[in-house]
Amino acid sequence: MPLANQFAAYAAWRASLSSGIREFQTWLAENELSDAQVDLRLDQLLGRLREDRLNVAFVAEFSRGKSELINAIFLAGYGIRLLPSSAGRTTMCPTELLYDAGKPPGIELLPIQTRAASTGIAEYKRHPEEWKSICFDVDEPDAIQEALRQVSETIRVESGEARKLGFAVGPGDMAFYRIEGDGQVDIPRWRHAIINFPHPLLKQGLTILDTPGLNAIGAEPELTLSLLPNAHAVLFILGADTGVTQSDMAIWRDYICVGGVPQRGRLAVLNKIDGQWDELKTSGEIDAEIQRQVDNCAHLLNLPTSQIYPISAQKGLVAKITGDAALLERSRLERLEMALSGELIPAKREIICDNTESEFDDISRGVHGLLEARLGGLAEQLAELTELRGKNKGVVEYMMAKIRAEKDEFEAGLQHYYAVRSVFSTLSNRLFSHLGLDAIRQLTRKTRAIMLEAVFSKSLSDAMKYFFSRTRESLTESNHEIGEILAMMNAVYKRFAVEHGINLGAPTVFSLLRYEKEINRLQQWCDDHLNTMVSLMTHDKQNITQKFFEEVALQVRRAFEDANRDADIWLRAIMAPMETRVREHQIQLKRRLESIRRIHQATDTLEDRIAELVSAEQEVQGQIEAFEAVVERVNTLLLATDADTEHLQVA
Ligand SMILES: Nc1nc2c(ncn2[C@@H]2O[C@H](COP(=O)(O)OP(=O)(O)OP(=O)(O)O)[C@@H](O)[C@H]2O)c(=O)[nH]1
Ligand SMILES: [Mg+2]
Repeated sequence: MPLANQFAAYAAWRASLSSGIREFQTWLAENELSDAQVDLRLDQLLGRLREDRLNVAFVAEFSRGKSELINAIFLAGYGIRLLPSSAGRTTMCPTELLYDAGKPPGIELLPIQTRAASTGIAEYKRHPEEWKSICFDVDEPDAIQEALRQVSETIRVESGEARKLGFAVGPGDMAFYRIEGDGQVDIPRWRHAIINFPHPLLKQGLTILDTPGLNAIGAEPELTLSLLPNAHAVLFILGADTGVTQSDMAIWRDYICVGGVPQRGRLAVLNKIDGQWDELKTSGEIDAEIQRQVDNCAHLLNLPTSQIYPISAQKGLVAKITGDAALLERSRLERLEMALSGELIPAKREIICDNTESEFDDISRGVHGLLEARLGGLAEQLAELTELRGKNKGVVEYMMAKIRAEKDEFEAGLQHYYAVRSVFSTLSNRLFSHLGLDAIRQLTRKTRAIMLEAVFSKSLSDAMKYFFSRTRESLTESNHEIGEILAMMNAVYKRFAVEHGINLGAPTVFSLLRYEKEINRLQQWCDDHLNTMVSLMTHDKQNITQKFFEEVALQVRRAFEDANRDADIWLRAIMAPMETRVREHQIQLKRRLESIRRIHQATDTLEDRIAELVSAEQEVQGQIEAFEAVVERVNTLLLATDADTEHLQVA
């Protein structure tokens, strides 16, 4: 299936999953089985599904054909070459293509001068006024093309200024940024570009990242720290005209195959195979020549040959625009598209399923427990009343006293429950005092101050070490608190089962392991980059280190924000079912007492009451069946294979 269709099927699957969950939510509300907590958790689940994005990045040395490949795979439908692609350096700044319905279609550009401040792109994204924005009409491809030309713009600045902005300036042809006769240097005009337009795939949550060659990636920590590692697929592109050069290898090693292990979703492409289409050669000879190049790439990148995709982006684009099927076939573009969707979509679905499944399961188990408890309560009442058949008033009084005693006992037991709630909130507060964002902000401020005063690079790296060790301590302490909360809740759940027959199962476990891993990754990144910087950059070391630190600190803060959110959800998830069930139990006891009382006072006849209970029992039974059907629909979608959902693409 071509990429566009696969993607549409995936988007449709996600939409059905959302609507299944919404149906579940509505059903709960209609049946009065929902409460604020459950509703909130379902809203969060739906929010995550909606915001979910798929990121694809294109990384390579300049002029390997990244932009042309994006045009060919994603943008051929516009009938022209949308992204600028030309000989020499073309894309001068990292460019994201996405769709944000909250903004008009257009391009937003962050001036290169913002690099002087130690503020990352992520932070600038929160300040739209810092960006220049150009709107365009989406029905006019020429206008879009014209606006997108901005990504190639350069400006001429003094060499000192270029250096200050982090460009490796030098004399002569070998330098990336060459000092001209007048002592000036041409540098990119923009630091980052965001293109917003309602392309069908972008609308469904795809984000495409086009990067410039020339170590532009290394200059923006956010790219290497978060955009590339978080990309679901990264396409690394080589040119058949240039072969594998030293700088290609450096990019591969530093940004894609980090640590020598290729991750999932990393694809290597050998572009420009049309250079081999020599009319004087047979197609067999041409294929053999291409294969020889593929083998060579595979050898150098240490990948199986099947993982190198030889293509011609340019001919692929032309073929799609002119509708030339034979040329498209020859460009071998579709095989790459297939591999891309094969890597991308199943992996992404797995992540979504993992995240949704456990949360949904937890919520639905809670509701199921509640329904079962209701049913159990009715059965108990029914048994009680049936036993009263043919009995005298004395027995009814005895039964009433028994239920009253049970109710009193339960209410006395509630003291314990209130005590638990208060301990629980103390423990939660303790957890957030370690995990809270205030602590991280303070630590960042303190570390920044130390770094500003640092004279030696050793003091710089000591400050960062301190930062990470404190961060890790916070997580360790938080984990300890989580352990305490879990142990307490375990005991409470057990006690509730024994004393009141309220079976809550086991409380959901929670761990901060993934955040510990994230911190380790960030520290590793810092160590690696600090070392290279200390050895490479003689000038302005402190300033640059500082800038990198800002980025890392920002990522750490994000990890803590996420950890906070997860901890909050978890705390609700373990406390809420108990609250619901206690309330339910109280209501049931009240009802039982009330119904016996009415019989005692002869307001109701026993048989009427029994009949009422039987019909109530049937109603709950019906609810359980309906509930199971709604849950089943969501579960079927969660367990569906790609093949199961192919038909969904109609949506
Ligand atoms: N013959 C041939 N030329 C191609 C192919 N793909 C791209 N090119 C050419 O290679 C040049 C560079 O292509 P771009 O798409 O600008 O390359 P890039 O990797 O985006 O380069 P930067 O933006 O500078 O980093 C352009 O002149 C393209 O026309 C191809 O498949 N075959
Ligand atoms: Mg480009």
